[in-house]
Amino acid sequence: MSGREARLVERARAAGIEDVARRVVASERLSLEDGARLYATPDLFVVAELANLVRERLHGDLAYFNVNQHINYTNICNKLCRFCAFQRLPNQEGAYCMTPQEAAGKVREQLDQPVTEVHMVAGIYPKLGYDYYLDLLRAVKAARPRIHIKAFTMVELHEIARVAKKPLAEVLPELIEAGLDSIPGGGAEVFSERVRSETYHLKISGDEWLDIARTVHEAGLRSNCTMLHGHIETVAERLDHLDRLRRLQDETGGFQTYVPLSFHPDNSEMADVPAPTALDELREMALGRLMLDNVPHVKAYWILMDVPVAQLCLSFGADDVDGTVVEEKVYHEAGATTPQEAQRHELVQWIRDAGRVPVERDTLYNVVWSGDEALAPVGMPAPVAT
Ligand code: V47
Repeated sequence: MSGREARLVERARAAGIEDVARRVVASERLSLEDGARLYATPDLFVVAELANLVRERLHGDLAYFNVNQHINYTNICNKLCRFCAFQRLPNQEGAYCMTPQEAAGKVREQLDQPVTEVHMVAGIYPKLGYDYYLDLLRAVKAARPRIHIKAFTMVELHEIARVAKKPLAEVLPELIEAGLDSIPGGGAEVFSERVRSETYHLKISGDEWLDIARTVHEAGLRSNCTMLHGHIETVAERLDHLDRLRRLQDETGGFQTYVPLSFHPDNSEMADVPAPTALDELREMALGRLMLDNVPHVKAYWILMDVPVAQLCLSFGADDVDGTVVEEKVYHEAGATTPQEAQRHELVQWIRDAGRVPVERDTLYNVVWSGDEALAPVGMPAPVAT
């Protein structure tokens, strides 16, 4: 055990979690009971240091970002999730659905920017046929052939297979052929049936989300995974969610990145539920890093927390801050106060100011540009992907 690790174990002893700290230092898997004690201990900074130890073993001082663009192709949705402020009914004011060409137009607007990823997710609009989804992928790929398309949550994939009238395993190769490259992590919420029945009962169940993720990974696609925290779920339900992600990851290895999503209540049917605090967000980040010992990356999605909190997260287990985003709607409809987009140089500066070394990655964590002076000169421009 290094001196730093021994001092950490000593501090953990004072916080009553010495045995948990010893397991982290020994790279042993934490139990759900260990997780419950990490949620309960008042010494958040010991939890942070444990998560930071794991983070630095995996990634050293590096912190990843990407130059990406979000496109939410429709806000029309039939799932009526009570936490969501983004959804609209078809005839409701503000409802929209982009044609594939309109979505491609959004991509063309950014051709002068070094965007490497389009992150494309939306509501579930049952009027959209299978061809719409294929045309959407083809149109975006045609607008920018080298772009990586990370699109369609497990919930959307469930809908696409429904309208295609085919099993998802048969649909995925066709989506890949049309341009799909990987799958984002959204739509998982909290797997608890209790929470689902009270809050998003029309959405696929936790078991279905996990089955779809398994099929996605078996098709050779990488995905991310998420947990929506800070609403009506209990600590035990959060730990069960993390454990189910961890068990699927043991099977498939297909999750690249875990993204904790803190609940934003504004303009939703749950506006009376208080939003999680920055301290809640920091603890959740650390717990994600510590429990998901088999997921390589943990992301502090800067859009949903204040930028300083995202910076702090880089010392609470996170090694990624997401990207430039360009046009964020889901969290800004729900009261997010961050800007809707960031410039590449701002992400680099935020990471440097947090004491980390910025690395621009593509969606699959290939290095596009490194701020590590040993590897690349500071300020070296990123290549433009077209
Ligand atoms: O699926 C919706 C959640 C998700 C609210 O994979 C809300 O890299 C909090 O999944 N308060 C979309 N959460 C965002 C998402 C995501 C974001 C960034 C990166 C990645 C990735 C994925 O946001 C939804 C839902 O789970 N959500 N409304 C709300 N009011």
